[in-house]
Amino acid sequence: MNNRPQTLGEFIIDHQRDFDYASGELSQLLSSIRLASKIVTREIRKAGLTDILGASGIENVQGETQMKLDDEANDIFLKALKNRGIVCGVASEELDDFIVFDEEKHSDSKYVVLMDPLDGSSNIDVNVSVGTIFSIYRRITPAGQPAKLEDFLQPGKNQVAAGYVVYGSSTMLVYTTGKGVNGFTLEPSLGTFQLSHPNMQMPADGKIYSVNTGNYLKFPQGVKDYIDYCQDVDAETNRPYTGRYIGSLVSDFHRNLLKGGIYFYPQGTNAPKGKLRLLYECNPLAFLAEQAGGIATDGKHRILDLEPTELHQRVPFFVGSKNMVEKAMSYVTE
Ligand code: AHM
Ligand code: MG
Repeated sequence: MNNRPQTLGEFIIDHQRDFDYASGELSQLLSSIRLASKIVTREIRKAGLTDILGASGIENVQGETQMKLDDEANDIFLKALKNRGIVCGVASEELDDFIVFDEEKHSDSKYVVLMDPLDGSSNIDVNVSVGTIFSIYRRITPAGQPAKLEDFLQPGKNQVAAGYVVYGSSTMLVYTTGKGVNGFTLEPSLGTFQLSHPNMQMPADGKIYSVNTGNYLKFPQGVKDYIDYCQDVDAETNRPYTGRYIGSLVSDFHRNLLKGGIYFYPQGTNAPKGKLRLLYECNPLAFLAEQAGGIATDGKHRILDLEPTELHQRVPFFVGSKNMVEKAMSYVTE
């Protein structure tokens, strides 16, 4: 009999004991995320057919227009996380402030979740891949009380799990609990995620650089110099690097994870602190990158060491293959 691929549910149970606090709670939390990502997949797959395309007319806390599907994905994840008594609070890129779950069943909840429910949502109307990013911490205030801001403002190195879902030509869920990175592809007819990418490793080298070169003139000189280097002919292979920028962070990161590459969103005169959010985007992807052998930095410090000061904090972000990020830093930090 042929072995069939392990399902995400089976994998989570099998690896429950790898986790320091092997109580099964984290497994249940991951199951909530798995369920929500299936529902979001269903909504995204019919995006062109229903009334959910286009802007909702509402602005989020950063003054950006939300797409209807942003709201919807946010709602779907919140409900799934609230349904079980594992999570005591959630912070989301789409919400001004964090939400506290304070029903009876949450009285002993030990985890907080930070998420970008639908990243790259400006791509929805043109049928380009989008993603969900999530980051999980144990609360640091005592259980039995409402979650507090300090539970959310923890450095990325405290994450107990993180991952993303990419809604691409197929839906994939990729996550880590600090014991490597594994990727699962949604089998649409069965509705189950199956282990398709075990023990993912980011190649140490690559040829792909991903950056919005439309901002070139606004970047610091070191970043411009590194882009010039990428566009120059490589002396050894006699060919330049290749540029790939989807403008959908999860998709750009996912491609670079598989093929080797660097993604960067630096500070610039248009975005003095960069654009991406430390808590919802950079920390979880940094955790995954490091677990797969890559590097993530703000240009000076390891992303996972940064002490957050506010929920929606932005930081410059350089992430990807080890040798490529090190090369970039040799220009950027000069
Ligand atoms: P969002 O969270 O509002 O979707 O913004 C994040 C997105 C990333 O997915 C993407 O890499 C980046 O913004 C693209 O920004 P730009 O269009 O400035 O290059
Ligand atoms: Mg985002």
